[in-house]
Amino acid sequence: MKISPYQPDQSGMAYSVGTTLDRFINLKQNDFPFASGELSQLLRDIALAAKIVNRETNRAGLANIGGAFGQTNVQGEEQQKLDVIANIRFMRALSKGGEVCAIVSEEEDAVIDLQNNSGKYVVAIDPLDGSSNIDVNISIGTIFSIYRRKTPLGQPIQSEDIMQPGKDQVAAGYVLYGSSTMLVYTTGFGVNGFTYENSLGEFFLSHPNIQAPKKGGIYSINEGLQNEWEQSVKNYVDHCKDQRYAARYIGSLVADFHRNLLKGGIYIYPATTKNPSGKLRLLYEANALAFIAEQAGAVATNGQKSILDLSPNILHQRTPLIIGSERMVEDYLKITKQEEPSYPS
Ligand code: FBP
Repeated sequence: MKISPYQPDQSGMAYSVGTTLDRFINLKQNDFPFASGELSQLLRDIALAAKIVNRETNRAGLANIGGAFGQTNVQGEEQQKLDVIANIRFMRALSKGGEVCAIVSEEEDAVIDLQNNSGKYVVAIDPLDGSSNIDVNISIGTIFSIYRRKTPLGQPIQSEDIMQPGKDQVAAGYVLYGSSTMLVYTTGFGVNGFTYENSLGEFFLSHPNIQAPKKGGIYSINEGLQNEWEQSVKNYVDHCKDQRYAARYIGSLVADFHRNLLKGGIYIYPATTKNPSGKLRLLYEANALAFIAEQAGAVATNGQKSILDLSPNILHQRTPLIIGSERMVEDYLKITKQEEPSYPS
């Protein structure tokens, strides 16, 4: 009887491409000797909600869940039906698990206190990012940040549990509902991407240890708002054109960020005359992507400071966001401060 020893993949990594998300979370939990498993379960809860939202987005056109919901959210934005559905799905998943004491959501005016004082974690979430693209079948996403509460377990939540700077995140990630659906996240030990296999209902590791190229050839900004920019931003965009960078702007932050993270590029949503503090929200858009960017060797700034060092004052606080390949963000900062870029045109 011929016996041939199994040849596992030669990567030598404890986990390799094709590892399920569940198995990966278990393996990674071993990195934390005192882990209680709650963060792992929270990540699983988020992945489950993402699978449900993925199903809803895939069949939106058939299930009459496209279009406006008929209400506006605290940002004054018209809520799309899928915004509301995604918000409900994530709220349910986050409240069921028992690990979470409070939620901050783009679709909720106030902090959602889950009345669960034994919950260790606070989650800030943009349930559906890129709402303007929902009805036209363009990639959209979900963005989430996870913090450990500051106040002792057992006590009611306080504002200090919510108003935490990005550098205090214990985990962050996004889901991209695109040509394929991906979940990309970090717990502060690198960035890994998982692709959803619809037929098996599983996320599988497809992009281990993502590293952003230090320099890229793509710039992403809504040039339709050029008349609302400061001259320094116009100077940087002119520099991009001099460098013959490719202009790519989907109008879904998660999709633009993901492309630039993998290929190398810079995404810019600056202050504008309409939004002097920028458009994007610090707690549930900028902080998560900044944590991922920095874990992948990229950079995120508001033009003055690292996004992760910003202290939130209000719940739906906005911030300018300049995020992407290190050398490109460096040049953005130099040019907007009227200094010579590292590789002049
Ligand atoms: P929401 O859809 O979650 O409100 O996100 C904001 C957003 O749609 C980002 O995804 C995108 O990058 C940006 O706004 C697009 O803004 P604009 O249409 O002004 O360029």
